[in-house]
Amino acid sequence: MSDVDTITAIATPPGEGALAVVRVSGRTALNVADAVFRGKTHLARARGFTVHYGHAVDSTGERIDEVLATVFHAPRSYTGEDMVEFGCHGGAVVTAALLDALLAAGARNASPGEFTRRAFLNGRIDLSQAEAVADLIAARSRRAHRASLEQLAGRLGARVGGLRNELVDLCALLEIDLDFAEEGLVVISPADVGAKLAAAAAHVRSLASSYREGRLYREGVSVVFAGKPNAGKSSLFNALLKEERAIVTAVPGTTRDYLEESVTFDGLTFRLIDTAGLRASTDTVEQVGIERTRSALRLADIVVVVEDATEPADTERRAESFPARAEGQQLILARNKIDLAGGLPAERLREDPATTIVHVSALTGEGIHDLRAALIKLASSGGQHAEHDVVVTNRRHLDALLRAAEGLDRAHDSLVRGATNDLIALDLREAVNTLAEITGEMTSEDILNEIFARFCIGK
Ligand SMILES: Nc1nc2c(ncn2[C@@H]2O[C@H](COP(=O)(O)OP(=O)(O)OP(=O)(O)O)[C@@H](O)[C@H]2O)c(=O)[nH]1
Ligand SMILES: [Mg+2]
Repeated sequence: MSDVDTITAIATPPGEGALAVVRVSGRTALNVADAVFRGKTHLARARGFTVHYGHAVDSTGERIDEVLATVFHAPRSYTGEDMVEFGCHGGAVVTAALLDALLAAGARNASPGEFTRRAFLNGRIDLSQAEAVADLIAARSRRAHRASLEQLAGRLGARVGGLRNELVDLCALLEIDLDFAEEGLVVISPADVGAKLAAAAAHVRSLASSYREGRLYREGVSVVFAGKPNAGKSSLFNALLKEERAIVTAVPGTTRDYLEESVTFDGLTFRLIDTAGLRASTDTVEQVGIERTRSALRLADIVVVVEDATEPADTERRAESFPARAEGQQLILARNKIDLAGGLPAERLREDPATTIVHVSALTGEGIHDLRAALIKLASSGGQHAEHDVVVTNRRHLDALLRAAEGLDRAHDSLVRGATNDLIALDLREAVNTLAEITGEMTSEDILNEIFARFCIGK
């Protein structure tokens, strides 16, 4: 596979649609396109950003479809190469025939993500932006969409790039200082170096800490309903989904298996998970269900503890429901069935004053709005953290940031131990290179292959 071949692919999803797009990119793209295009002008002579009406024909000259050809000249195209995008009628036969004609004219099939890979290789976008393209396509919620759009605009790349430049400058100062040391001159004091290293490490860690928020945008916020049998977990789950998804009966122990459904509130995706009620059971199926509940509880972003408000608050039982609250996990206590209880006041969870309490009735719908508002509030602010201006959504970026922070810490340690400047600079360079992995200045072929293999063909 060569990066100079002219490539082609159908860029729109398979199936029937009003329109579809087949694109060609590469040094010979305009000539390849001309071989299948019959119109008033030759595309090779057309100006960039112009659209031309005509027909596409196969190698025997037979008409395939009416098309509109959009011409792009290097470097002002998505890939940075000469490109033509054919808009044709959507449909499997038309697009396949057009693709075949372009292949016969000398293009080859593009591999997944190859157009975006070229955009990266030609310096149109950095690697974090290329990855944002995949995220943007995959985004399922408005906030995931916004986070990837910002990454696509290059905000993460710019932030990381700026940080990297500062560290490169510091490296240079350390090396110059080494040269002057023999003459007894000081270019930068150890205290200044220390301050700069600490500030950079803090900056990197603050970027890394946005990942939790980013992950919530990407994967959705997991919300687990837990509590005693018959408290109304399934009823609340259904009420939030606005459909009778889970079976509800008056028999305690109705829900035995883990049930998951996604829903979007205020642009955020929530993965609602209904579970089996927690109680000592001798029933094998229910025991397995309860085990699943416990593991779902460990992984939840938000736990909604459902209590029957007609029963006295049972702090003992509550403690039992959360053997260990995972780090960063949020808690909502939903006092359900207030239609029967007349909204009995709930005492606060003794072991956790930060718990949000809502009074609801799954039956009448009273308070469901408050529950939804509580979910949105906890999810979007993480309870206490402020929203980050740049959000890291990608695992690979997080790993690089954490490694860079460690490198900076090592450099700082060396400094404190009184190491020579060249040793400090060594750790510093490593951190700089790790940051460069994010934007792709220092990324191995293997990693590139892995990243672009996740793209769809035609992107
Ligand atoms: N009056 C009233 N009844 C409710 C309310 N919510 C649930 N119920 C009733 O309580 C019973 C149990 O509801 P479920 O939603 O199945 O409870 P659950 O917590 O999922 O129970 P298990 O799956 O057995 O653990 C059913 O008969 C529901 O109709 C409510 O707000 N008011
Ligand atoms: Mg249930």
